[in-house]
Parts: sequence; C-alpha cells; structure tokens
Amino acid sequence: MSLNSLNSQNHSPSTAESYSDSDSAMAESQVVEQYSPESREQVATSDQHRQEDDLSQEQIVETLKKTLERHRCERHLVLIQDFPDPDALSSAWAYQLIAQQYEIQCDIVYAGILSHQENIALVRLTGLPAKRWGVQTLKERDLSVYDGCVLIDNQGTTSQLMPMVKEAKLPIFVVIDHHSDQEEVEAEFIDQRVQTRATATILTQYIKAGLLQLNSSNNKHVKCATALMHGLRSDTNRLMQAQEEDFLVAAYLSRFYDAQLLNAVLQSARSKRVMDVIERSIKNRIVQNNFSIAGVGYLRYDDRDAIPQATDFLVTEENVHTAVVYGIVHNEHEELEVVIGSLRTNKLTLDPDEFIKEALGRDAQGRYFGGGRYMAGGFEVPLGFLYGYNENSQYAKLKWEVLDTQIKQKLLRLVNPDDNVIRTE
Ligand SMILES: [Mn+2]
Repeated sequence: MSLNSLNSQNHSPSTAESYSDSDSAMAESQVVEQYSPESREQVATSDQHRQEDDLSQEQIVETLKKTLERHRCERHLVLIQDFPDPDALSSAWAYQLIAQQYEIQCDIVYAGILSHQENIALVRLTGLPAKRWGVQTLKERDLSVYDGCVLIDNQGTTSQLMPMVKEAKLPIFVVIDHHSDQEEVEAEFIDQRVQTRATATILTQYIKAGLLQLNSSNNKHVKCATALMHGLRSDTNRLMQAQEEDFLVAAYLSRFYDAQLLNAVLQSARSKRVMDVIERSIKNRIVQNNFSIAGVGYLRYDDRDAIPQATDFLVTEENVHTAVVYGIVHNEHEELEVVIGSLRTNKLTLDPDEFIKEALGRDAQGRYFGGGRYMAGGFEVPLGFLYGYNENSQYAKLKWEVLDTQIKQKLLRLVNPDDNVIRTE
C-alpha cells in the first residue's frame, strides 16, 4: 500500500507543516489560558489539526511496521544519492537500525563520492556504515542477493545505481523523502513530505514513535543520533529554516547525541581546491535582479561539493536572494563528464524545484535535469555528444564557453522575464 493517497487525504500541505507530536499539543493546551477567547478558538482548531496529524502519523508508523514485518529476515539495498549529504547518510543509517529489529539486513550504498569535507568527517568519525560502489565496479555487482530496494532522501533520480536496480527487477519497498516529485516511483510504502525540511526529521519521528528504542549507553545509537542532528542542522541551514517539528526532534536527539563529536565534524577544514572554486565563483559571478549566477569551469569529481559550497557563499552577498553556481565535473579517467549545478535561495516565494524545472526543462527521455526542496535545488546535465576530448585545451575552453552561455541564457530568461505587456501605443 502506498501512503501517497493517505497523505493527500489527511495532509494538505499546510497541515503537514503543522504536524506535531502529542508532547507539544500538551504544551500548547497549557498555554491556552493566556489567550483571548478568539485566539483560544484558534488554538482549539490547531489542536484539532494536531489530533488528525497525530492520527495520520500513527497510521504512517503502523504501515511502515507492517511493511517491515512482511519483509522480515530479508536483505535490502538502501540507495542514497551519488553525492550523499548528511541528511541522506544519517537517515539511511537510522533506517538500517530500525530495519535491523526485523532482522532485515540493509546495505547503504552510493555510486558517487563523499565530496564535502564535513561528510567525510561524519562518516569517518561516526563509523557510518555507507558503502561506495564506484562506477567502475558496478558491472561486477551482484544485485540478486537483494530482495528489494529502499530509497532514502531521494526518489531514484539522483543515483546512478537506479538503472541497475531496474534491470535487476528489484522491487522498491520503501521511499522516504522530502523532495518534490521527481519521477513516478512505485513502492509498498511511500512517505514523501515536501513541507518537511529534512528526512532526518521524518526518521527521528519514527524513532520517537517507538520504531527504535535509543539507548545513550549504546555507542552506535549515540553516533547515529549525532549524525541525525547533523543531517537535521545541515538541511535546515543550521536550524535557521527549522520548523516546530524539527526543533522537537532536535530536542529529542539532544538526549542522546554527542555534542563534542558533532563539533569535531563541523570543524573540518575546506581543501585548497574547494577554496579555489569558491574564488572562481566570486570572480565569474554576474548579479542581475538579485540573482547571482556563476560558472566555475572544470572541476575534479572529488571536488564536486565545492559547487554547493560556493553557492552557499554567493547567496550571502548584499542584495542577492538567489545564487546559482555550476561547472563541468570530470574524473581522471574521463569516463565521466557532466555539468553540475546548485541553487540556494533566501526568497520565500521562489520555489527551487519549479525554477530549475522551468529554466532547464527536460532531456530527450522527458526527465527533468534537476529539482529541489525547500530553499535549495540542483541539476545535472550530461554532456552527451560533447563528451571527452579535453586534452585539446582549445576545445575544452570552447566547450565550456558554449555550455556556460547556454546555461546562463536559460537561467536569465527566468531571471529577467519579458513583461509581455500588450502595448497600445
Ligand atoms: Mn534532505
């Protein structure tokens, strides 16, 4: 059974946003006394919403329990995006621990690379059990050992492993995500909440609801709680975009997480190459209509995460509300070449998902080049026929100029729209 229908019945986007657990409903009713009669009525309605939300929350957890029970003792492949972020990494780990209680063995895998210095530190310091399946080794992988597949913090569109999963006819059992619809995906259990800031929030809610008993003397639990706290912080811009539900799960995690360990993860330093990409983004940026747009040329696969980091920086400029940074990412063996872009915005009325889909459109197969979530988005444009032959620097330069111009044109069309006013004179 899919929870999509369940969600659309009980969760209009606005009520999904106001979801809260029973603790807070209690706190709220204690505050009621201080309100005037009108606002009391308002609180009563929001309490009503809460009860409905609690109910659907319970239903979600019950459905997940049943799904896990049905697959007891199986082995599942948990896919996260090629360049996993803390939200995906921590959520996948929490899922693995939850599934373990049903004797389901989960292998968390990604096909790209850990690129951001904080993510490398997170995985090393917590011993986070995510495995890298390099593109070169994909052909040797045997998917027949798995009974099914689970997608966490994605819908399969950001993983190079997805075509393999489809080819192996692995059924998708579970999808837990907070991104907008990327592609039609079918699964036994889907919990997709586009109003929720972090997948780590969803997973922590499951844990809070009893799917896993966290124990502060269990080292693994402490590290997983620390990872979830990091995931939650990083997808809410250090809690600045957090909502009530995020603070509630953060409060819960604060009982278990290791603040010193989190600090160590956050202290990790940027590499020189990342600094260089940030420098190029500053030099190359153009600012129009409060949008800052920068192409950074070629960068190594390992430094791919420099793009979102440069974007994070450009959006901090005065009079800029939205930043887009992109570049051509390639690996040493040149079997990979793709334009990667990232968007950050502070403008509440700008939907990154819509913006990217509208600006860049779809590929020949009808798939969008990218998408997004609240305040952030990204895209990938494969180079197709233009792929390779970069040993000729003249050609490499030309190729970059063409792509740079094309992407800028497409973005600027939306940044400076024609006003299309019918002129009468
Ligand atoms: Mn996320």
